[in-house]
Amino acid sequence: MTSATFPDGFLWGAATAAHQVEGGNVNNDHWEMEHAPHSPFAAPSGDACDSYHRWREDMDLVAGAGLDTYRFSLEWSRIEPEEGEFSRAALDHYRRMVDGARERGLNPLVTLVHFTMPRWLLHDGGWTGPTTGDRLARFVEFAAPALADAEYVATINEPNLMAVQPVIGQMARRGEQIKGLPVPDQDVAEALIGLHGRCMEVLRSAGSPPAGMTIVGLEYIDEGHGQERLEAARSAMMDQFLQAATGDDFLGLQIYTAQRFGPDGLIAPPADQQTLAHGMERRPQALGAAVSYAAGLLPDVPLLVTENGIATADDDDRIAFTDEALRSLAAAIADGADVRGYVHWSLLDNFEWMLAYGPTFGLVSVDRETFARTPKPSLGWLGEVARRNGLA
Ligand code: IFM
Repeated sequence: MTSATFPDGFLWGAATAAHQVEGGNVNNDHWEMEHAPHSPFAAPSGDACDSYHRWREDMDLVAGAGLDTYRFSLEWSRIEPEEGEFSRAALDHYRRMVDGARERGLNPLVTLVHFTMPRWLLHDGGWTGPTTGDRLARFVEFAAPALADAEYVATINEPNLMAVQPVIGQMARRGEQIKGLPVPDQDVAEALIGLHGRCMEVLRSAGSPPAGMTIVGLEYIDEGHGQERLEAARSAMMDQFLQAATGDDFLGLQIYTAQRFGPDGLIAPPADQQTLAHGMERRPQALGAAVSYAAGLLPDVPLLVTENGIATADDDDRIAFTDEALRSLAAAIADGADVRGYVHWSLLDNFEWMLAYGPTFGLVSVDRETFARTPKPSLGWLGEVARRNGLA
């Protein structure tokens, strides 16, 4: 195996998101969906990892391992619990997190919206509502001063996946087989791209740190006569979002897997491939492939890998997966992709949405009763990679 090195100043980090780790986010749409009759969630988020109180411990783990970047998100429903009623105390919590990261030598990468919205918005328009842009802009205006010392601000997490979710819901209701990610709902995609634009306007006028969105990136593979369907799917899932990122300060890419296409569209991963959470194919080299594709379409916008990882109970396999993924990333950079950092998903074994606490993406395990954190060998391994700024 050849060694792999990364550019000087390359950032190395780990990520979380508010609803997946904080616990007690009783006032957002997901809490409501988790508790609805016949909820598709395997279990409610509950106390999650209690990171609302234990964030210092979390950041100590990141810094102690030798990483230099921590990605976390704001929880809108805490900051604006009722429409137009803002909590300075809640915003101060996140301001303390930004300061706490800096005190530990960590670059804070803060996401404004990571999937969740306040309940009041769920019941009055949701992401596609006619006044959601104005409401989001007002929230961002309130929150922006607390993020002045962040290294990067991400607007909306995975808008392309958010636009796929309603399609998956419809397919599930019709009892259709879901073989991979279907094409996003175009109205939702356009609404979310518009919301990203509103966030960027407010952030820019607030003099924010570099800002951009984070999208799901995939490797697209033609299994034979699948090129036409592949291109249509990739255009809807990636190209339109890459175009929307033109002129942004950065684009975050979150890459886990590949999608395979034949003449009839998506085909399920080969049986001999291990499939991961959500039926994803284990495909570490998707990281380099998707980064190269994005860099080709968006050569003037710096890229950050804001998520990459694997849900596995076998931590040796997490290391093997990440090693191979990073080698493919180093090759993409050597080929000319302007990538400024790598942030692993996830710091903690946390709440994996509908799959609840089943899949474990973490570099650190969390006792579900005591919340005690136990670093896995992969955390130390990634810290070593960061210190070396490369792979041996
Ligand atoms: O847990 C999620 C995260 O919230 C968004 N990106 C993918 C991760 C793993 O499924």
